[in-house]
Amino acid sequence: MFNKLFIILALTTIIINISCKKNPTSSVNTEPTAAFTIDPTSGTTSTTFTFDASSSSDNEDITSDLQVRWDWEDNGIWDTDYSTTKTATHQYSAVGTYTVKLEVKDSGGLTDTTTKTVMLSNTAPTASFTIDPTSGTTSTTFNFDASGSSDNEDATSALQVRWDWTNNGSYDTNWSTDKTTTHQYSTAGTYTVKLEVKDTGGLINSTTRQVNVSNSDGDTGTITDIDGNVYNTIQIGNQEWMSENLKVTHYRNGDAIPNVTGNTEWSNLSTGAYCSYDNNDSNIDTYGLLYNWYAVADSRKIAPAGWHIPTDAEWKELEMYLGMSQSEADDTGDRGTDEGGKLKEVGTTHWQSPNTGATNESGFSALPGGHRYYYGPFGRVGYNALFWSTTESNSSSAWTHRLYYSGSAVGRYGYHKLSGFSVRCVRD
Ligand SMILES: [Ca+2]
Ligand SMILES: [Ca+2]
Ligand SMILES: [Ca+2]
Ligand SMILES: [Ca+2]
Repeated sequence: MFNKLFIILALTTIIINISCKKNPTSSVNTEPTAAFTIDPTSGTTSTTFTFDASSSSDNEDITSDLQVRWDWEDNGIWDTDYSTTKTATHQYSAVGTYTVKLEVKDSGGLTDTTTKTVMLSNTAPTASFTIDPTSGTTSTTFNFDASGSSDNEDATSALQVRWDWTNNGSYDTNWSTDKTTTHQYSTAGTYTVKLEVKDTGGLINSTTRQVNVSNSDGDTGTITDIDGNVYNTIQIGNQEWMSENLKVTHYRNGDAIPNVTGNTEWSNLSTGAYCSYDNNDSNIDTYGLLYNWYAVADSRKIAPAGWHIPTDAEWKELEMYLGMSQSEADDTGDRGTDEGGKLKEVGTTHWQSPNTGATNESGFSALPGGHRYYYGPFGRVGYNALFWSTTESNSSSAWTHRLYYSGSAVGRYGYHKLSGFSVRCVRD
């Protein structure tokens, strides 16, 4: 009896002791504390933001047992389910400032929320365009297409573009969302084209490309030499030629080219010199000057800047454009059929009759300026047009191309370097 009573008493004491020790702490759950970081805190629509709630805490639960969920723009609609994973990533599709909301829940169901802001700024568009074709002539309509331009925030169709055809700092079109346009250049040259692209936020980007424009056949122009003489020019195939004979009296650096009149002095030269036909300056306006080959080959250059005296091959290119075959062009003596006629001025104002086959179809307008023999005398004005090339035919001679009053072929002859001949220049 005593034993039974003692056991009951002892058990009761143990139970009371256990409940008295446990009750004060386990009965009150407290809510967690929500906290998070954003990395980075600002960016663009290309930025992937990382959100980390692992600094959240709770008095009763360890952090890893806490659940979190996110509302990326605090619009009251949770964008993730509850998860014990504390990190999440998000990318925004539009520029702006967003409030991000985090909710944390402990194992007892208590929650806490907190917010932070993240800023997305606009980025500049990327300008890009194509030119079709990338080279052409003054007759070519060039197509420009900026539809390869892009922007992170805007659709390409919303981007505005404008064009500067010569990159001279002055835009030649108004802003437009139309990405394609056309342009034609009225003069030959290499042009830098600039495209500027603007997004709806006003940010701008630009890029450039080059377009090569050459003259189209028959285009005319002018070129001025260092003395101020102005020459007409003519496009023939891919070459632009002077359509008048050179009459410059200075090298490109300003050094005078000696005017040598005496026959003995002329025949003893080993450097550049010029003269007028018959030493009569009234011939200069029509026929230009006669130069020896040393003037033609001088490194100080007698051609205007951007131009040069043609090589033998460049003369052949002209002749082949007008109809000669390569083998004819490579031959010596009189070659071809009517190519010389296409180069000669028509009529008998300057050429002696019959001026055979002269059509001047090319616009080259060759005149019979005659020549000076290497030993000094003049001859054949009205009968011959003789033009230098820079190409030597042997150590004492160079290739010349000759037109003749009684034929329509073109002669190719190696003549003494001390001869005085006409000079035509071709654009570099
Ligand atoms: Ca808690
Ligand atoms: Ca939301
Ligand atoms: Ca943008
Ligand atoms: Ca412009």
